Amino acid sequence: QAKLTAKRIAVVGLGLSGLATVRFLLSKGVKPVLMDTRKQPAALEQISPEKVDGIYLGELDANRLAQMELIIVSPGLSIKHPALRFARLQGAEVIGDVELFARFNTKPVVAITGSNGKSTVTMLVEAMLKQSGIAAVAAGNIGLPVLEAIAQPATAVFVLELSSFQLETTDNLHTLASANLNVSADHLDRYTDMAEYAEAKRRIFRHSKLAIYNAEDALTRPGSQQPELALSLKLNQEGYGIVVQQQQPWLQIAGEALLPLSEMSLFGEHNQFNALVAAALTLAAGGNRQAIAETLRTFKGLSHRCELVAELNGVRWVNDSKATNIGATHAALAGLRSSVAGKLILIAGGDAKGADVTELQAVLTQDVQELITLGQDGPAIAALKPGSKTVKTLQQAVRLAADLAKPGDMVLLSPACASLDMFKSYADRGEQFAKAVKELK
Ligand code: UMA
Ligand code: ADP
Repeated sequence: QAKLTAKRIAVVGLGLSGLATVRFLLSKGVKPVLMDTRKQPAALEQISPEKVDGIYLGELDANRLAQMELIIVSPGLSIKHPALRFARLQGAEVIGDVELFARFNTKPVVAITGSNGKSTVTMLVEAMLKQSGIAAVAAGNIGLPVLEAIAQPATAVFVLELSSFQLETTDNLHTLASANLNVSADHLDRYTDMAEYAEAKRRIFRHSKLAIYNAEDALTRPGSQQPELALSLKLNQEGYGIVVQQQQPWLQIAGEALLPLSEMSLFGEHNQFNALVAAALTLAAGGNRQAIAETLRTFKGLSHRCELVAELNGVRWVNDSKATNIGATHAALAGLRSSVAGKLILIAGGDAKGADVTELQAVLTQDVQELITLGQDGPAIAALKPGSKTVKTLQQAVRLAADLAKPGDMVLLSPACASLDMFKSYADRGEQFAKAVKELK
């Protein structure tokens, strides 16, 4: 059993993961110092000040941090923050909650990263393992903090969704298998360039028995020594991919056809790829083929990911609010375009997080007939397509789309941007979209 030898320990960032970290430390008899740059961090009310060694809010105090031996920092804060840099130079160890989890966890782990598809694959693997009779728990970036999940005694396998921010501060996570789905422009407000972002994701393979990556995306390559599995829809040597059987395309897993693509509940090529990755991870964690097939037939997609929220007068309204970067919007358009008889009306825009929005130009020209934009980077996206309209609110966007739409059309909210310039979260944005659509009636 691991021990915490450091005496002076700080938790920086008091959100969901920070709260779980504080509780975990308290359970180990440690009284941490707490800090957050916000005046009103989310978890503040749930922490009793007398149980900890001080709570400091507002700008981080570099000198106080420099007195620490161990600093557990939220993935929401950059480790390049000058106060954290200074503390490191003075000898403090800076880690994240996933690293602390890794040092104490005794259960098998499979882990998933990538710019897009992480949550879908994580939920698929959790469902496939449960269907196989294995008590799997999904945690990490998906929402359940790893240090909250660690306390659940009945868990047989952890399925961890990991962001690049979590991976940056993690060194000792051992996994049965790790997957990196894709690397496309995201979070460039926190990374110097794509190479630095890709390097953070690659850390998922450091202590992995099997490295699963995207054969068509060089930035996902492990570059380490363990056994590898390169996946794409093209059949590979290990027998993963798509094969034709009885004149139909089938998903093939580890050398045997598993089920016809037409029986999969999720649509789009990106989800066929997600299914291959999820199957490989599930097999690595001891799941079985029958459970994998059953899950792929019945899995209900997650909310806010290409979710049909209404069909009104022959117009389909689709909420893809979780498309918070350009790659996700590309995937949504690629997956949906063949199913739209009429026009595709796209609502996009928000905070592009420093991405180069001109990468959207080709799909906006080919796949989108009407473009409505909103948010901070809405005008920059609108400038890519003549005749686009820019509005101030999502409600206005929905009403304008309703005026433009005819039976057979689809209205798709797939912003290619984060929501935080106008909404509490991507979920809030998706819910407001669904509400505005319901109010049209
Ligand atoms: N913040 C400050 N000052 C601080 C700490 C945080 O201003 O001192 C701000 C930052 O803008 C930050 C935001 O608060 O982005 C949230 O930080 P937090 O510490 O309150 O976050 P948590 O509630 O602990 O949530 C974190 C993950 N958030 C981030 O990585 C930004 C959650 O991922 C994760 O579900 C949760 O831990 C449990 O593990 C969310 C996310 O948006 C879903 N992830 C990004 C993404 O998917 O793109 C990476
Ligand atoms: P993440 O957790 O990485 O944000 P999600 O599973 O929540 O990923 O999906 C987010 C969006 O990314 C979805 O709306 C979907 O359109 C798109 N997407 C899902 N899987 C993939 C994939 N394998 N490649 C590209 N885009 C994808």
